[in-house]
Amino acid sequence: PRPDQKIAGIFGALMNRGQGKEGVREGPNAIREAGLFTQLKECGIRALDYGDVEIQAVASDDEWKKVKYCRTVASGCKQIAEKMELIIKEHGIPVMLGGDHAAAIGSIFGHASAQRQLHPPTGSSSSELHAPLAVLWIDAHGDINTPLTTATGNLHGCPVSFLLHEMTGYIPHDLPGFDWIKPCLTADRIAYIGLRALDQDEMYLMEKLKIKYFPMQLVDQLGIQECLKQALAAIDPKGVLPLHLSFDIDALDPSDAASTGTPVMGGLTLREGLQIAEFVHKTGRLSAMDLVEVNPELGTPHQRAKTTEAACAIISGALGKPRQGVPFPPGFELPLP
Ligand code: 5AB
Ligand code: MN
Ligand code: MN
Ligand code: MN
Repeated sequence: PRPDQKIAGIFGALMNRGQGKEGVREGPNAIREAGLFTQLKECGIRALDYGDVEIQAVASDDEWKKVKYCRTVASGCKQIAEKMELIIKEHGIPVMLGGDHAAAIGSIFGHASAQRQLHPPTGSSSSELHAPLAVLWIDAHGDINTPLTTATGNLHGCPVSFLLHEMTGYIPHDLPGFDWIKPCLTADRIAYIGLRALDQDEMYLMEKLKIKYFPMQLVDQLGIQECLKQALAAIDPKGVLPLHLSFDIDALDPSDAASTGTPVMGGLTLREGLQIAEFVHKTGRLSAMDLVEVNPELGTPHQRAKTTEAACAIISGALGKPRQGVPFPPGFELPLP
């Protein structure tokens, strides 16, 4: 391992109350069991296992209008945010294994708080709003429903709405448990790739907030490399910001990742997913990542194996694993006869 290399701080977020399927809390262990740490070590990528964040069930967590388990999700996200801050303070790159995508409220909030402490605002009003980071959200879904627009009541379809300043006016102030969650991003600091299942209200918000998004038809038309170039140029025009990669495994096509709660046909190939990971690695600015929505209780054993393998490959690619094989260290020599 190179001494200058940051250490990946990998932890499980056992969040499963942002949607209805229990098995997603087994995601982190399934990804570990698929050999994530061995794979990283083989490539000389340093990684530490920071264990799991357990989500404590909050008693009498009744629905708020349609929204399910808001107190439990919010308190879990608080712990996740603290874990993110800890890992960044220890000079690591946090890698959150989900768990459902509601956990990203915590991971991005925590990442933004840590960056703010590292780079305090300079005092101008725009620097107050702008946490010094940019987010690449890879997903079949927009995840920008509000507590009032969600048709399912599942908070894993809402995380982005809590994170954007522009959404402030749409978020009810009395959502139980959520008082500590403050927006930390502006809409020009997030871009999406892989979308193919936006709800109507989400489509409206994407247009209204002028969010840069690359749905599947644009991936087909432009190619994934061009989408990545344009996405990064939009959210980080100077190429200087720490990047948060939030990767929902359901962005991939169900042929590569069927073991997930809300699969949608017509998704990214594993190879496109790997190009995303490798592109972000190449910037040298990956500062935190989420790999969420792996549910090993769904699908056949074969589908489960493919899904967890895909998750490992994407994480490894983002952390610098070269796809062609195992790298050799500087000064490496073959044994002579
Ligand atoms: B995921 C839906 N838009 O709000 C909703 O998996 C699906 O984190 C959300 O992307 C999917 O429930 C959330 C219908
Ligand atoms: Mn999704
Ligand atoms: Mn998602
Ligand atoms: Mn999903």
